Amino acid sequence: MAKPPPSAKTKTQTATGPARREEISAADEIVQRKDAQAQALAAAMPWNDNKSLEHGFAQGLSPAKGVTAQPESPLPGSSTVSEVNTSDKTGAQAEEGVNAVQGVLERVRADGSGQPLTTNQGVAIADNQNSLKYGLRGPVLLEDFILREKITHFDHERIPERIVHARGSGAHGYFECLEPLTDLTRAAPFQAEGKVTPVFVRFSTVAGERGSKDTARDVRGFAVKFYTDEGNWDLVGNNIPVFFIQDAMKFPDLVHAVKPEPHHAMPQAASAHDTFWDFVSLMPESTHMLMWLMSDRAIPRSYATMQGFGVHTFRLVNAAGESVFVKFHWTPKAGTHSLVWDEAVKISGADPDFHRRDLWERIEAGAYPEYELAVQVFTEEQAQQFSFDVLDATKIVPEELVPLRTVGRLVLDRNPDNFFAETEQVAFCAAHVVPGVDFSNDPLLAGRIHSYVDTQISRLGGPNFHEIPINAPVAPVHNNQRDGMHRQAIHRGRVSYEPNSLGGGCPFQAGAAQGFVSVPARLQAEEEQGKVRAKPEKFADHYTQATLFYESQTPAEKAHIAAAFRFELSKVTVPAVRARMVASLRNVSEVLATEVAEGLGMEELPPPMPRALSTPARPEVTVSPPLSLMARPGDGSIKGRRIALLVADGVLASAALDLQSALAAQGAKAEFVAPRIGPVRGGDGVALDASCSLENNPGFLFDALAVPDGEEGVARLAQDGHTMEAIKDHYRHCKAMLVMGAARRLLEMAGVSATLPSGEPDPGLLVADGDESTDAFIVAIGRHRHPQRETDPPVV
Ligand code: HDE
Repeated sequence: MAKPPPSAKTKTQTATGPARREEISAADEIVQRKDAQAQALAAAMPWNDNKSLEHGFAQGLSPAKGVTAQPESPLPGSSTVSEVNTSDKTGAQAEEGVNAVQGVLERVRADGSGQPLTTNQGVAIADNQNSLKYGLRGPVLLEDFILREKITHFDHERIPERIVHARGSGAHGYFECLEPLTDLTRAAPFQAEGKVTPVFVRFSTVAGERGSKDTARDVRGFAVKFYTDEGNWDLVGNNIPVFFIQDAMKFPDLVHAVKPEPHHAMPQAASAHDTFWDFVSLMPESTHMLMWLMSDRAIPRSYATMQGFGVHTFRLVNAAGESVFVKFHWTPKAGTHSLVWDEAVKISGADPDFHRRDLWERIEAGAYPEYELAVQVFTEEQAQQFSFDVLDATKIVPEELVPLRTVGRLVLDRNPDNFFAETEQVAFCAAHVVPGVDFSNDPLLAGRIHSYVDTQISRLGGPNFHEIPINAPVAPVHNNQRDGMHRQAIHRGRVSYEPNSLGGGCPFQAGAAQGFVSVPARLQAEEEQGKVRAKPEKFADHYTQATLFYESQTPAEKAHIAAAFRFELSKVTVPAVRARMVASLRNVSEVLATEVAEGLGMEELPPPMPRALSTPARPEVTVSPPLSLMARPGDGSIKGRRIALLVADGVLASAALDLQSALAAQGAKAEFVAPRIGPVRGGDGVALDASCSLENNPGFLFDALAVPDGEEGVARLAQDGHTMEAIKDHYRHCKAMLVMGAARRLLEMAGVSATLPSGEPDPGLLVADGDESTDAFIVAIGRHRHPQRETDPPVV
């Protein structure tokens, strides 16, 4: 093949220089200018001024800012002088100091409305119905790149699910600082009253797989990604303030024990099985966590009605480098409300997406979930006086010891555009902290600092997961990390190391004034400073706070804890494991242990489990009322609640419509539920439209139930067995009910008494003749539940 003649363009752009002076073009001059400026930039740094500052403890606490030199123009930092030649693809030259990979999600939000279908290469697709065949009845051709691209992409649509917390739902929102904390921390979100920081939050269960039910008895993840202007801060917490274990070394064991058993992969999303109870009964440090897990905290009504906790002790660090210990608490404005077990079990069948749907619908309806952020702040000296160790994640700091200080609020006001791109691909990491927040020496936290990045690398396919839009910070990202799978950023220039003089020293080391500096946190006692695999003494107190939790519950909550232990342990097939657990519970409360043993048909209590610490320190408090779910009833509002208005042809439809508008005016979603969906003809000549049927939306999916008056309609409802089930479930689950006029007959048919077992009137069960009881009904719904009517076993 003949060699093509060199084009004029190729000749004049030769960087090594042309043979004859007159051939020097404008482009050559740029190359020479770039070279000269690069040389001047390098020469401006005759040596590394900072080298002598890298040594010694004091320097380590206050690293110097990197040395930089100003280039004469952007030229020496460019990769190529040809960057001046722009196109529709390359766009203009890079804006100095800007990394286009970070920033608002708008730049990647795709909208196909009004657009033709294309391949991933942007080629318009003429026919999306048929593969390419040789003749109408002939074979499909390998040449069909459109079919192959579509199917290949489909084949790879799934990514590995999270090892734990696989099942989750997320939302965007914002954090607003209510009280500046500048005296305690330099963390960006807390620097000024009213300062707003964007966030993405993901709630999750722990044990179940990605498609598992939402209402399993489980811990809920409460992970918040703050996109601060000084980088991303992830507060990856749970809805329970303590954890099962004290050291990361035991995490894989814990997770293997609670996950479906490996031989038959059962049970899904449940701790009620042999391996879990075998493990935890041999790990008495998990007892405190078990008390919370067996309480109604583990079956929240909604993500909007549960607390969140940072769990570990962290540090806040101010601009002077002074640090204090801190515990983080999220408290829902709507109050802490949970399901009851029978309800949770039924919901998991009728609507496995119960919490996901609830979160989505609240946000779509403008009933934005809102939480207050409070901190418990204490010094290292205070911590040393506590009867427990603040580095032990199985312990709380009681509010009586260190009160909560509210510093901000979190509002979730926007659903994601795309579940996979945002909620599935979001990558939280306990190691993502910003200047002003630091770690304590909690050994569980240390393991987490390692684990999260590691797991994202396999889950999201490489080290560049921080460039996935949902994970990218809004703060600038500049460093010398390069390449790797799926790299998005196109780095300009030839410098990818530091120190450098060819890039004017940039990106430069930020130094103590701007950059992250770890708190030295030196251990006090010298003998503690050798390498050792052991725990501090106070970690051995496994029961004091389990007892504190139990004794701080209301009678109804205590009864639920006993019932939960009974249920879970009744699913354990090995009597020795049941006995071991009851033996452990004797160290928490003899009453609880006895109730559980009776519930399991154990004729004798096993001897108490020997304690690891025979004489634990005296606790500062023995009862802490804020540990009860009832302590935070919320603002009494019924926003976001779902209420069933049972109707059938012949009811007084006008009363039902009035009730619906009164409830809607309070922010609740009241829906007409009839034997079948569609039009309902009221006995008063008014028509309704039932959006739900008793079959597709069974009663237990609602927070409250009302049945309007109207003989004919009530007679129709009475013929449908689902009506009785709905009434019984509402009664058994202690929810508010309103029956009007003729509908009171349904209560008798369902065997429901209008008085409590004590003989007093039931405040949650309203029997009315007209619409005068609407206000009382709203108050009763706002109380969420009326546990006074509860008995074990249930009478209805
Ligand atoms: Fe996690 N945890 N964890 N964890 N965790 C994960 O990270 C881990 C722990 C928590 O919505 C994983 O991205 C270790 C405590 C939440 O995406 C993994 C230890 C607390 C989420 C991991 C713990 C949590 C995770 C799995 C013991 C409460 C979901 C997928 C040392 C403070 C975040 C992933 C989301 C997720 C490791 C203990 C909370 C494997 C090793 C304690 C809310 O990295």
